[in-house]
Amino acid sequence: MRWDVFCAVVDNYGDIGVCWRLARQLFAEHGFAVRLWVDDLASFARLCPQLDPLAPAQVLGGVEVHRWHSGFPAEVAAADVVVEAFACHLPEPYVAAMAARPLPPVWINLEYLSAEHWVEGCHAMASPHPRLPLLKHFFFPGFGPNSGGLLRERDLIARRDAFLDDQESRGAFWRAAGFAPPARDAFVVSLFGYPNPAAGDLMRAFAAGDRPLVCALPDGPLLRGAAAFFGREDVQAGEELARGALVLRAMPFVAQDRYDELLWTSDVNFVRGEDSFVRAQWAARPLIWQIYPQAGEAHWTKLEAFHALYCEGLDAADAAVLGELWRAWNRANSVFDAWMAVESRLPAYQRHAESWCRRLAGQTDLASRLADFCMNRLK
Ligand code: TRH
Repeated sequence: MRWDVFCAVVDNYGDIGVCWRLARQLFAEHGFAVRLWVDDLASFARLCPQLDPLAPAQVLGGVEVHRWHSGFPAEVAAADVVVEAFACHLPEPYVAAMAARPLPPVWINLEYLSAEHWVEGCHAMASPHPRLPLLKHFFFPGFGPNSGGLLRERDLIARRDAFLDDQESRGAFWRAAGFAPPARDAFVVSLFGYPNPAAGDLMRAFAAGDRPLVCALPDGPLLRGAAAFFGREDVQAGEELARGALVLRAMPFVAQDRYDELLWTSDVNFVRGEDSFVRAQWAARPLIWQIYPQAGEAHWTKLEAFHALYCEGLDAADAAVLGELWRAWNRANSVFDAWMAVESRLPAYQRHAESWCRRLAGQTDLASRLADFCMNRLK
């Protein structure tokens, strides 16, 4: 069965991060022939350094990667399944090719992830094309059995556990990033986020703790914001800055698979957007989520919906304290007290992160649900 996945990079890395993960999994675990059409290969290359951003077509991880640009070739035949990620508009000649097939393809719009209640009601709904004999299905990722599920490779949890059991692999991760492995007694926090005026305040809280804290902050605008706390205008990847209990490590932006290792090896993960947010849940560590800000403040409802769902089974006071830090970090308010309060309750958050991860891992993953959904429609 042939699949085409179309990805328009709106900004940052989440759109391509999700599409690349899905495309690889559809090939590797389900045996489909997958073409991935991407309009921004430069962003893609940051996640996947083997990619040649100038090549119009190349094969990576078993997936045919094509540069998608205006003037889409009319001769490209439509696949059996067409995935339009995050409502990106398919090229007109391609839509015409879809309609020209004797049996129309299964057309999927892969939506953004949300924990809101309405998601399960809208998942898998169909909408006919206004002119052509085509039907588009809305596929909503989600946390429950009646949604589209979450991306998770078959061997992910086993790979995570093997990595954590192997001191050599953990050391190799840090050395490849340009650092020595952190001292045994150091507490490690990974900090991936959007530019945030509260970054300095978070550094202040980290520096004020009573045990050594290594903060691994990937290269990007947030790193430059945090540098100001050390009286620096800029920091280069590979540099280390220290103050009080805090050592800030300016991490290089690593390949997508290596980023999982950073999440696994850290004690707490600050994540953002969609893909790093999901990966942090598979890491089974306490997480602080900076949500992608949306027009009209719509993201607050999504943040609260996830907080409510995630905290089921967590003590109410612990849930409230965690929520305060999430809100403060997203509002760019002072986070000093909120971090201190969370830090004093970390064992409870760690236990909860493990049980949350187990609960999610007991469900079928997104690629398998999507494959089943499409196969059933093609029968
Ligand atoms: O980059 P993000 O903010 O992405 C997005 C986009 O902004 C998108 O438009 C928006 O709609 C969506 O979020 C919700 O955050 P995200 O989703 O976490 O994607 C980051 C990707 O980058 C993820 O696949 C992990 C990867 N990554 C690496 O590969 N190496 C790294 O060093 C780091 C820090 C991240």
